Amino acid sequence: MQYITHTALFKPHHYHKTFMNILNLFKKNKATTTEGIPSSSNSLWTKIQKSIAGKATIDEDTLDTLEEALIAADIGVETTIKVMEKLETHVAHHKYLHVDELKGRLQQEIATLLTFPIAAIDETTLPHVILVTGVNGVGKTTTIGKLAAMYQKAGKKVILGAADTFRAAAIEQLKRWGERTDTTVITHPTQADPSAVAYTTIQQALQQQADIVIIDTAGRLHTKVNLMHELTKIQRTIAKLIPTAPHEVLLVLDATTGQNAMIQTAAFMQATPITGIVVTKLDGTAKGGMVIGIMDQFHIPVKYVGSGEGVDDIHRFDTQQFVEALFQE
Ligand SMILES: Nc1nc2c(ncn2[C@@H]2O[C@H](COP(=O)(O)OP(=O)(O)OP(=O)(O)O)[C@@H](O)[C@H]2O)c(=O)[nH]1
Ligand SMILES: [Mg+2]
Repeated sequence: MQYITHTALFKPHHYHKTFMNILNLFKKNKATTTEGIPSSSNSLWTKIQKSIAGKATIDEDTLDTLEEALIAADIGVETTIKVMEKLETHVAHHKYLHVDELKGRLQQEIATLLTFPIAAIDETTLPHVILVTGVNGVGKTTTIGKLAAMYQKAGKKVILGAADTFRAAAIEQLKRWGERTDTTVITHPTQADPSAVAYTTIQQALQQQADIVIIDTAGRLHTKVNLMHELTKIQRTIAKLIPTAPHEVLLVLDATTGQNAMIQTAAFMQATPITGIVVTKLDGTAKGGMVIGIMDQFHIPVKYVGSGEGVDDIHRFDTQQFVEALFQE
């Protein structure tokens, strides 16, 4: 076991920014921003407008075009059908829907699907344990670094557990984040049992009276049964020391994966009870629509969104802001 505190190097990457409208809304709370002028050319509404161009009203014939636009925006078939049914009822009754009214109705329908209560941390059961899961390369470790910084800034004592023992580089990466955020990182050697790392991390957190524990896990293919079982084992091991833990199981999804995110979510839910979703890389895609389908179909809140590789590029999901961005003109 080691306690590490050394500084990481910053690795800037430049992503093609196609979802500037969403990104900029989430970024507006940041102290400084180097982003350019927001472009609305890719908002969901802009796409819908294109598909219904020249029409002042929506009738039965144009509803199909609208349906296609929603599916193309990665909202998911089932959720699209749900939204469409509401609009169809209206059109059947009134014969048509004004385009202006369509915008308001869609916004309202989508906002309803995205409204979830998010429980606050129970201060009576500290340490609060967060297990972070997801497929390879979605941004788990980076998200943990960002969360560590966020909690640290809020005055919490944070401990990180490097339970991704699959590669030495993964342990090193978390150590660097630990350093950058001045957070203790608990490690075992490469190839050690991930559950053993989780166990030691919780033990240390109890001993050191930490407030927040965040456990990193190896990226795993949701189709590999053994790897998914390993996740269940990590969860059970944590519960041996703190029966109510993990208090949160966050599933990290890469926004650029679009519809595959649904399949991933379903598979991870079989292994562990997912309490919240983190959608990363919203800065690199126009596929933010998947957030709507995930929340609607799985009834799991999107808790955070990641909008870059920097330590501050994480934001609490805000329904109002998200819907505003989707419908920006
Ligand atoms: N643009 C952008 N890049 C991100 C974001 N989050 C993570 N990344 C980058 O995505 C890559 C993978 O991130 P990691 O945090 O290593 O992902 P991981 O899920 O831990 O990966 P494995 O442990 O290998 O499964 C890195 O280059 C990150 O810098 C984000 O919100 N936006
Ligand atoms: Mg990782």
